[in-house]
Parts: sequence; C-alpha cells; structure tokens
Amino acid sequence: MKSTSLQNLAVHAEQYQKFETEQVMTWCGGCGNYGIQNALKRALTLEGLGAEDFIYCFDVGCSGNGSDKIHANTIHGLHGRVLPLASGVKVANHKLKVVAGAGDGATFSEGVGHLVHAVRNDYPVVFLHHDNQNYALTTGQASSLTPAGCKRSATPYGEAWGETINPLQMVLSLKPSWVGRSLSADTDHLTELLRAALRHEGFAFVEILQSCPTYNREMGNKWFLERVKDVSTIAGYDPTDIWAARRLAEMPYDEGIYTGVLYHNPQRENFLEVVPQREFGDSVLVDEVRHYDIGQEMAAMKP
Ligand SMILES: Cc1ncc(C[n+]2csc(CCOP(=O)(O)OP(=O)(O)O)c2C)c(N)n1
Ligand code: SF4
Ligand SMILES: [Mg+2]
Repeated sequence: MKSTSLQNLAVHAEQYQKFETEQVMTWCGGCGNYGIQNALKRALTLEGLGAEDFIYCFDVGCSGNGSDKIHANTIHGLHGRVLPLASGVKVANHKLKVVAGAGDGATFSEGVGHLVHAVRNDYPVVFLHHDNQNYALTTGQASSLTPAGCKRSATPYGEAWGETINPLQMVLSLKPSWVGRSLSADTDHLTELLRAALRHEGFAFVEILQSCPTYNREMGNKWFLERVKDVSTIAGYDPTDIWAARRLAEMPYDEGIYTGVLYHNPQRENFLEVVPQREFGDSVLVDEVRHYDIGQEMAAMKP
C-alpha cells in the first residue's frame, strides 16, 4: 500500500486537531492503541470526515478506553457487544458512517456470535479489531487468539490448551465483503488501510495486529515489523479471489504476514441494500426520536 502523504495531513492539520481531546492517556507506554487511534484520526481527516459525520462505538477493554480520547460522537458499550450496538446505530441513522472497535477477547470469545452475524448480514460498519492476543484490561489472560504455548498471566507456562482461532480464516469462511490487515506499529500503512475501509459500503473487517508490551512480550513491534509484507508485493494478487485470501490467512506468521486489502467482494450487497429501509421518504429512524420532559411524571412518583 502507498504510504500516507504527511504533506496532505499537514494541509488538513486544523481538521485533524479537532479530534484531539484534553483527556489524560491511560494506556501503557508503547501500547499499540496510540497508533490505532492516531491512524483512525488521520484516515478520517484525509477522507474529509468530521466529528459530525460518524459515530464511533467502543467495546470494553483497553481498546475501549480510547472512547474519550477522540473528540467525536462516541458510545462505550458492553464487553463483546459492540457489533449489535454499531449495527443498530447504522440502521437507525444510515446517513452516518459507523466505526466500531473491540479487542480479540471481546470479538472472538465474549461476542463471537455477534461477529458471525455482523459479517453474514454485511452491516455497513468499519470494524477495527484490536488484536493484541490477550485480555489486556483484565491483566493479560490468554484469549482464544493467544498463539499456542505463549505465556500469559493466568497460564504462566503457556498452558492454554484450546486450539487457537485464526481470526481471518474464520471471518473469510463467513463470506465477508471486505477484509484487510495492518499493524499498530505502522501508522502510515494503517491509515491507508482505514481510508479504504471507510470507503467500503459494507462490513469492513480490519484486522489490526496490536502491540501490548505489558502482557504480550513475545510479539512486539519489532517482531511484527520483521514479518509483514504488503499484499501488493505479490505479483498478480487478486483481492476478489477468496481462496487467495484464505491461503494468506493460513500462512504461519513466521513465514510472513501479508497486510493490506486481502479480500473485497464488489458484488456483495450490504444489509441496507438487501433490506431496504425507509422506502417512503428521505428520513432516517433517528429523525423520529422526540424529546419529552418527564420531570412532572417523575416528581409524581416520589413517595
Ligand atoms: C460481559 C462482561 N464479561 C467480562 C467482563 C470483564 N472484562 C472486561 S475487559 C475484559 C477483557 C478485554 O479483552 P479484549 O476484548 O481482548 O480487549 P483488550 O483489553 O485486550 O483491548 C474482560 C474479560 C466485562 N466487563 N463484561
Ligand atoms: S495492557 Fe496492553 S493493551 Fe492495555 S494499555 Fe497496556 S499495553 Fe495497551
Ligand atoms: Mg485483547
């Protein structure tokens, strides 16, 4: 993928600055969440999207602690439940771009059923999967994405015996409309990938290999950077060929981690196209929300 032109960002510096907040950062030093949040702000800026153009839904976890680190409309939901939340937001107001973020614990354990249905229904949501291979917020337990044998806080000898889930292979098996992969350590690459995801009209699954220097010491920035190669380096790679993407997904990390847009089905119709919404006018569901003052009723209920 082409690197982001920092010059372009400089032109839009004022727009970028609007996303900044005064909140104190609570992530550990070197945490990949900084790079992810930064890349998203850059991507939104470069795509001309301001705070009024999108809603950002957060799951619970270290990734979720980014919810007040961006000046935008954000919702911080329940653990593992961000995808139904984000899909509901999109159906209620399909004029907005909807972005959602969640960790590997939330996505492939707690909320794995929600992931399955978000992919198969192709809800138009840009989904940032913060894959740090552990339950970081709750002090680093093994997740279903922790590679076999890797040590985590509650399995200090690497004794989490269950088969490790391959996240891309699982998503690709559900016939998604768009799948990309990048890493938190390469903000320029991730920015470009997120720009492409923001332009996609269906469910965009963005696998982000996120460093967690506190609990995942085996796979840090250096480890990932030594292995990644952009998919554009494969001559003739066809991102519409799902089996080509599945072959890359199956490749062990030690043989190379291909990044970029791995799969795209331009024919796929998204949920809103298949199930037409609001055929009778230009309004969206959220336009019908009315505000009522229930002060009197509440006062009457007081003993
Ligand atoms: C329903 C529910 N189950 C469990 C928890 C406890 N909990 C909070 S964060 C977390 C782990 C988060 O791991 P992950 O989703 O990978 O995010 P990370 O912290 O790694 O970014 C757990 C188990 C919770 N808050 N709610
Ligand atoms: S525990 Fe890991 S994921 Fe959480 S803030 Fe620290 S480095 Fe980041
Ligand atoms: Mg995690």
